[in-house]
Amino acid sequence: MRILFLSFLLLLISFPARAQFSEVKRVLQSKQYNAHNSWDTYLLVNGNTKFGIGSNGIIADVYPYLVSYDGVRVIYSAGFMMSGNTNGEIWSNGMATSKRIEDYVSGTIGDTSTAVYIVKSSDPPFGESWQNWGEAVARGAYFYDGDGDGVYNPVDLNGNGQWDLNEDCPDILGDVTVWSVYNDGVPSEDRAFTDVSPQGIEIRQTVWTKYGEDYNKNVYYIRYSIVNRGTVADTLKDVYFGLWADNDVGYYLDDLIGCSIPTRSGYTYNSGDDEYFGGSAPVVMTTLLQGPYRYTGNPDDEATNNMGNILGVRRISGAVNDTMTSFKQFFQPHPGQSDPLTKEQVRYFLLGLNVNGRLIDPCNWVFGEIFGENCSSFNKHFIYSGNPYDSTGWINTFP
Ligand SMILES: [Ca+2]
Ligand SMILES: [Ca+2]
Ligand SMILES: [Ca+2]
Ligand SMILES: [Ca+2]
Repeated sequence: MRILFLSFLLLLISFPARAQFSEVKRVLQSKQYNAHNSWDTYLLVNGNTKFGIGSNGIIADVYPYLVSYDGVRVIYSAGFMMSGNTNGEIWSNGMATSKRIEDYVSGTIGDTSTAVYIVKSSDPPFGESWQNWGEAVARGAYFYDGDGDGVYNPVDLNGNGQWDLNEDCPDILGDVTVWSVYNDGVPSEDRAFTDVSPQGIEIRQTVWTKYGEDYNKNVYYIRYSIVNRGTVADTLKDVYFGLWADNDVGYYLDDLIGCSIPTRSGYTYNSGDDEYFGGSAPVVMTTLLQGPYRYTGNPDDEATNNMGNILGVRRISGAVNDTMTSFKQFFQPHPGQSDPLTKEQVRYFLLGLNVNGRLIDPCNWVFGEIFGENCSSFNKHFIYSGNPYDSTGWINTFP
């Protein structure tokens, strides 16, 4: 079984976050941004796959790009949904274009210019891409401060043409690293949920891919650094963040989905042969590799924040990394699991509930079946947590 990492019908992996189409293709502007070869979209290529990303948090549904495997579309659109509580009032927002939810704009709060910043492992040290990274740093990107002066100044101090440990360098995470920042600045009247206003949230997004080893093939990583800029409230409470995806494995009406609780993954696969891929359709999988940290008050706990090979692993004592808390399927015609039409329904979904705020009943769910176990024994926050490979547990059986 070939596995394509990342992330249907719809699939939503949720976890708590710290404050810190329908048929019509959406068309994003794809214009050259500035003299430094920055654009507002970028296409990563690795193995059999192409992976289109936008500077504003949209994956795949990004003109002129998409996400494909052997030239066939496998992700229609992907992004995220988020919900929290500010001063006692629920808010929900996200980037989920096939649900017509688009609440984020490129840039920081107050500087909504549009750009993606790209640095490659093959770029010459201290060259153009390393210098351009300074613009990303000015907008919140990480960097390695080799000379320890607190400023990003990538200079070849000893003139040897190579990067040395006491010299600054960009936050290079893969063979190609793509950075952008966006914020929830879309005004209320232009939103799917007009009763939600901007919350002062900035998301610093890093997408990267690595080459060389087989296990890196077709794998793409996304890091969301979610920041409360404090323009609305000092604390955004009870925030949940969900990785949202509308995957289409080739022909879109014969796809099934599932989740794996131990590996914190959601995935989409084909029911039998696919019209385009035949009997060798890929699986599209999204895995939560590292959740945000949450303080517990227990000094024995320790959370980790893996910042990559250059910046290293940060350890936070008295905290734990949050993990996947639910997995959801939703689709238009269904009364309980339909598309979210209100901010409350988005929040319900992020909590693993249906549109009425109730848990799904695996014993009365016609789109799946349970093999070899009692239907009442399942965690109802994780739909289709069984194993379709050997047909055990709770499995999606109706495409
Ligand atoms: Ca789909
Ligand atoms: Ca420095
Ligand atoms: Ca040097
Ligand atoms: Ca299919």
